[in-house]
Amino acid sequence: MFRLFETLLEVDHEIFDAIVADIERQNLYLNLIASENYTSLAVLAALANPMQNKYAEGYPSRRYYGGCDFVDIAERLAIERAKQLFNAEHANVQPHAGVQANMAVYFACLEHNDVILAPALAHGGHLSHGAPITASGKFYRVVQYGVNKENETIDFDQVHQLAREHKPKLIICGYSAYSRVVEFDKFREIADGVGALLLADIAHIAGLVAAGAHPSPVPYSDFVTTTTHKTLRGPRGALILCKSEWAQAIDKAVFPGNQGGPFMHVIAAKAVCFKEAMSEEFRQDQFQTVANARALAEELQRQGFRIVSGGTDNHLMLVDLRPFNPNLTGADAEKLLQRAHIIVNKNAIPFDERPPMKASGIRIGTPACTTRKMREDEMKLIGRWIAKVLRDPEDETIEQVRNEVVELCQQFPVYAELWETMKSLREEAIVKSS
Ligand code: DSN
Repeated sequence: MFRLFETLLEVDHEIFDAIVADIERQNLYLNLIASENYTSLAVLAALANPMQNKYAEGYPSRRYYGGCDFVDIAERLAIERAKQLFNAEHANVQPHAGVQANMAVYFACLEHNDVILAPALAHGGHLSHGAPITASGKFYRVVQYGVNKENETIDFDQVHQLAREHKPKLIICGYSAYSRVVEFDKFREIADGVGALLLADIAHIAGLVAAGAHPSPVPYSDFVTTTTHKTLRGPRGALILCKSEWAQAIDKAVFPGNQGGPFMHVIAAKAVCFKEAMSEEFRQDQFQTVANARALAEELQRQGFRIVSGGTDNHLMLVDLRPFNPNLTGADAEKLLQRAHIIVNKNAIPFDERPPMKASGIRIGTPACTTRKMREDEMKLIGRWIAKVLRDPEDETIEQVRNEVVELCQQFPVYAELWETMKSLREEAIVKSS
């Protein structure tokens, strides 16, 4: 694999340098973005493979092009492993991204202007769950539910009432910024009561589900969608699982409905990811991700922050900054923390009075730090550093925290050998050319 980078350096040193710089960034910053992770070298190697050259519209043994024998092997492995990992009846491994996976489900089971009951973006949902500015919001009539004000968990009374009132054809559950267990069984009950189909979008929690660290939606849902690069730690892409009765409709909705040629190198990498996700190490990492999130949330609470809903059951938490400092916006907190090499994202909290680009909260996740093998002790340190920077955002404090963050990051390196090799290759090239 390292030889590939040697070739890249020979051809394009500007891109080579940008990649080295980003590996350095990934090493020397604490990545607390809840939707990011560090994939394995095996996945990266599969992504860099010549199957990327192959056009393979269709499905294994039913392609529109010749020469698909070996990409068929990769896709069959990916499909079988995905089914095994999640105990699902059917898997489609071709969606390029989460939005495409959700759109394919809509194409498979809805007509234009059908009603969807979906989580509101401002309460933890995703753009592709029918936000007005997206295709899903333009093609379908979307009714939105949220969390209740008292305990900031899903308001099942509201879901029930909206379902009875609007008779949706599809109900969506699954979130981008929700820290509590999703009760798929309750959604199924509500869906059954009004004859609706159920889609669980588990993009964020798929790794937890695969490992048994979160209940599985598969027994309760007609469709399950997920990306493959968040807690699942695979290549950038997505996956659809469904009951056998929907298999044909889903496959048709992905291709030719929504996509052309599948990315066969990414599908090979998805197969690797699913294999890794069946390992004991992956299972332990997912439980540790949850334990780390809990430890970090507790430390932040000790430091005076309010955690939305009072805590976390999964890999992320939403931090309400207002009790800590009513004048501090999520946008400002994100910028200050980045100066200390701590990466989070601003995030609206439920019932936020600030606009989304300012927001009153930040979203924090532990998947990436856990992949680096950080544990509860490191989470406590991180919680204290976040509080220190946001309490006293002076240059001196930020610099002090940044030095400590960098020191910690150096104890938990990522892609260490690759980074060292690439740096040496670059130095050698500079020496040769001088
Ligand atoms: N952008 C992803 C996230 O950060 O949650 C969702 O697609």
